[in-house]
Amino acid sequence: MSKIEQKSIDLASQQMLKKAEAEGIQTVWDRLEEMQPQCGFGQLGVCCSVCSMGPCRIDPFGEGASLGVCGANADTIAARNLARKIAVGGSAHSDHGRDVVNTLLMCAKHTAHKKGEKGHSHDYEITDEKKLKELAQEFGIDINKDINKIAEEVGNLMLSEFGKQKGQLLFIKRAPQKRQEIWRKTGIIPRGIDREVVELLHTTTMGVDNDYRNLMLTGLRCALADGWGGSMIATDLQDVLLGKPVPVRSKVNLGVLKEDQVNIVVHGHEPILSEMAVKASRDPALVKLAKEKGAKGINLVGMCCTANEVLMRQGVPVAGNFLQQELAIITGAVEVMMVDVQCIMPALEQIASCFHTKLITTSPKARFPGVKHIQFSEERAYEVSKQIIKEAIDNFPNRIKERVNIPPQSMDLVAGFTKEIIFQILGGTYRASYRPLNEGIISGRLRGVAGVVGCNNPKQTHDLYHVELVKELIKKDVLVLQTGCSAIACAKAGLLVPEAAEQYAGRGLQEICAAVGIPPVLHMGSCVDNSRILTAACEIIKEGGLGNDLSDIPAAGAAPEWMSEKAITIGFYFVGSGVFTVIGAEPFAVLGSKNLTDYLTKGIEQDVGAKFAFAEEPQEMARLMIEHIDRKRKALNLKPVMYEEQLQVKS
Ligand code: SF4
Ligand code: MSK
Repeated sequence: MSKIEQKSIDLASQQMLKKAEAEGIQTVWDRLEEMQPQCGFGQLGVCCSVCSMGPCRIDPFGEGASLGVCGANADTIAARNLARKIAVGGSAHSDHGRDVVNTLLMCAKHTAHKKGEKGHSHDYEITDEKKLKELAQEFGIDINKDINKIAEEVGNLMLSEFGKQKGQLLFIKRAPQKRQEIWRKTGIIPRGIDREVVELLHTTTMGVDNDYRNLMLTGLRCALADGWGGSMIATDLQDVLLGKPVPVRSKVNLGVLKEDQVNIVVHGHEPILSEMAVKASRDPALVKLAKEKGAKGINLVGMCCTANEVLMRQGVPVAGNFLQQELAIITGAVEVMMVDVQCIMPALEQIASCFHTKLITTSPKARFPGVKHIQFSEERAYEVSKQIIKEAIDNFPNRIKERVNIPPQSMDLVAGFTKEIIFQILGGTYRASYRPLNEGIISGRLRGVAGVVGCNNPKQTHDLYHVELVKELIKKDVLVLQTGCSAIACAKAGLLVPEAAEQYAGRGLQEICAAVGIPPVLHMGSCVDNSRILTAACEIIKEGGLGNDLSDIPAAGAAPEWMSEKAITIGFYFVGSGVFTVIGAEPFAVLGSKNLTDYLTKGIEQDVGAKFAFAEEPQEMARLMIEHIDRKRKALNLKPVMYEEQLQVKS
């Protein structure tokens, strides 16, 4: 395998890596190489800089110091480091959720009239009134009143979830009774979202919590505040404001960039601005302006989770996942890359400066020195979006045609699967139900369900781990639910179209896919939409026949190529919710503490009914997940998997 093939399995990315090499442009892979050898103490999690008596590092071989200056051992140091990452990941998702609540409140309070009428002072509206009313009813809010009043009450209630000091988060009630009892017994029911983040951070400061297990329990509570709090609020209220996704066909990979159009890439995580940018890119006056500048039109595409958001609701094509953000600019065909928050590499400024590309920041929380900033405001969202699109149009004539090299690869995909959509497609509009899914698992036609999520990491061959793992799972009749950059990886490999079932899935999964017309791999959205996987799992329990708790379902999770702290938090709320979760890439930087490693991979199961596993190879990840699913099938006394025999012959 050549060096470039070791970097990525994606042909479009390989083409751009060759271009980068030829033009002497440094990418994330080069910087990783330059960084070698990376700090072994950091990798093992035994380096501490919490106080100024340090930094301290514990010698994992027992030859040097075994205690920090304060006396902290490897267990305390590694657990504190991990706990801090959980807090950071949880705050990222939850702050996203808070911004969505504030937009809903602004929408409700300042919408004296319907959109388009006098008095309407901003560009949003309540798109899904039905979902808003359902949420209101879930919280006991009377719905016999003006829709804006309902939105205001729901918004205020959601906002109070962040600062709540006592009791429990409202969405906790969505979990099966048995799960709630486990949380109660273990003392990890999250109270307020901000409270859990603050308390976790507090316990990690010098001289507070020195018990690795207790630190992890506080970490679990914080992670649950993300999964069943901040992220769930973000997902549900985005659906209310921007509309619930429905299955939509689109295209994915760098080939969605167009040589003859003004290309704009929206990158980051929050759809509140990018939805407006999509609308502005279709504005006839701006399209006309683009044509006057010599372009055939305006081509807006997405990157990372902002991409997943606008894909799910608007069918906007996806240019790529995390490791392709630099590569999109290296095509030489991007007029503007507009970014909001999270997963935006600081290197983008340097890469953009090698081309005509304008990098534009939009969030007051995420800026680069010297980079153009056009501040987003909910009140002026459309105006700001138009300004950014105009910047791109004005930049089109600056494109250097000779440097443009857009890879031809673009793949079809179907995205937009939500808890509600699964109801409908499985059961039909008039008898919406999870019964067929549960029956599929009970009868053995389906082995089980898996959530495969998370990022890319240049330490691994880009996309390989996602694609190989998911192929192995669907071959063994496991229905796969995906979000984030993992979904984009598998989409590029052609796994997110109904036709993929015939080519890659086992016979049982093929039969289900053919009967209801779904792909064997369901795209459920962005990183915050992992909350959709939790609520879908709750529906499976509610439907009956597969146990009383999420940990009873023949299901497993994985983050094969993770890199972000957010992925750690997601892993913790998956495990905290009872889902066995396999972690690839790097074992959370905990191996320097045997006790902590043992707790995460064994002991934690006694506390929450699920555990982590660390694995390096995709086949090993698949084996661990399938073994777990089979164990759960056995515990439920389910029939053997229907087509196991044929499968063995086939493979
Ligand atoms: Fe060292 Fe303890 Fe301070 Fe950490 S908290 S830097 S281990 S003295
Ligand atoms: S964007 S958190 S690299 S999935 Fe959600 Fe992708 Fe991971 Fe960012």
